[in-house]
Amino acid sequence: MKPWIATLLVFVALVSAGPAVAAERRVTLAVDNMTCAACPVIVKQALAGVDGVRNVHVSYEQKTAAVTYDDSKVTLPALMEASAKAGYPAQVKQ
Ligand SMILES: [Cu+2]
Repeated sequence: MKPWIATLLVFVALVSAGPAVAAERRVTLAVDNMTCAACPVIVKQALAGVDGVRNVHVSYEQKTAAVTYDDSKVTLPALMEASAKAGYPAQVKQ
């Protein structure tokens, strides 16, 4: 095999492995301390500002935040920490 072909194959393998490893996950968090209509906006901003978070939907009525995220960039504890830092401790909703 010619060296440039080997280099090309390695490159193709690396490029194609990227998206395959990254997995989109969705989690629903039970969020504490949401007491008024402005709270869900703050929670949404706190979660949406985390790198790797793709989508956030906060329900004031249900006190939940549904988060879609890339698990190769952000972890579940990091999401909960971001919400807690904004003043809204969050747990994974069972
Ligand atoms: Cu509020």
